[in-house]
Amino acid sequence: SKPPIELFFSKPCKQTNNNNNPLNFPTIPLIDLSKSDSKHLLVKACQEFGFFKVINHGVPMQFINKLESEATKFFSSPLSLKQKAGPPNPFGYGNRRLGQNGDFGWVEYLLLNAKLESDHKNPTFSVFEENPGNFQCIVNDYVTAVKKMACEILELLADEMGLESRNVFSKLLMDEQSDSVFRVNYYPPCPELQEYEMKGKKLIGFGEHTDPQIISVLRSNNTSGLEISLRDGSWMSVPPDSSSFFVNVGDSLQVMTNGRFKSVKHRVVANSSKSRLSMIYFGGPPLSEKIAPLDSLMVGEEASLYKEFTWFEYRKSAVNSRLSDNRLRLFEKI
Ligand code: AKG
Repeated sequence: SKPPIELFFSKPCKQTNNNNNPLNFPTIPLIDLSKSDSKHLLVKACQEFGFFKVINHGVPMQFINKLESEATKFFSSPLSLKQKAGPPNPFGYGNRRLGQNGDFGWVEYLLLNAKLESDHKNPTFSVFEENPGNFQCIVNDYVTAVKKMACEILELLADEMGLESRNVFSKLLMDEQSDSVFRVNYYPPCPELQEYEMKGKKLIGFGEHTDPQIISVLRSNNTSGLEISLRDGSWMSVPPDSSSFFVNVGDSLQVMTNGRFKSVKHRVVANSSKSRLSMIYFGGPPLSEKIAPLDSLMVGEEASLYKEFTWFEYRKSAVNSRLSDNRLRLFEKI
């Protein structure tokens, strides 16, 4: 049975209107990866927002466009076909239900393993009936290029912070055992939303949360919907830009930097007339990796803000929580 639409509305919340008064409102940090001063701006963006936009990223537009067109084809196919690629436990097609703990969103999605192995028996790929291998190649090309960019960003960050080695963060994504995932989200337009919008309500496409991994790299079509939470608790809408990437700091990077970088709370609101398609690479460490503040970063007597845990433990705890729970709280030292 279909969950009722009321389930998807957000509670009333404070909104930052960045169109009214551009001088007073923060703008999303812009990182030009082709410029030599980007390292400094990157660190600043991770400290202040945990979020930034990347241009001159080096990911070929043709990889992005091919994946977008295949994904659009998939999501416009009949539900019965899409369901053959589900349920998303752990990988596959999902519809409205997010996780196992009662979270819902106005969204359909494909959750894929970001490990680039050939896996033709995977039911997720076999629904691409004409040519399942082709979809997998398109995903592989895209993920390989985006992962490379993510690693470059992590290396610039480590460099600028003067850490023990440039690859302290990026080696976790490069590890063969890296627990990284790739997700394509499709937010169908919701025409009924118009009458609710007039009453100031918002329909939630993807509920507020922080990402548990190290780093997330997002690309969407030109439909708005993504919002980030600012320090004052208000929500700021992120102007979409289909030729750029948006990057956010995950909880694990917050821990490894002992809280210097902030994992940003974000969400997606649905649109009444336009569909939104987004694809996100979540770069995570190997399951056995101990996630703790890096020694080379601690100053003087600085103490760790977190209890020790492995990525396996953190992931398990995140899987068993609600989206909006502050998942790091369990691991904070009091
Ligand atoms: C997620 O999949 O974790 C998201 O935050 C969704 C973001 C988006 O679809 O733009």
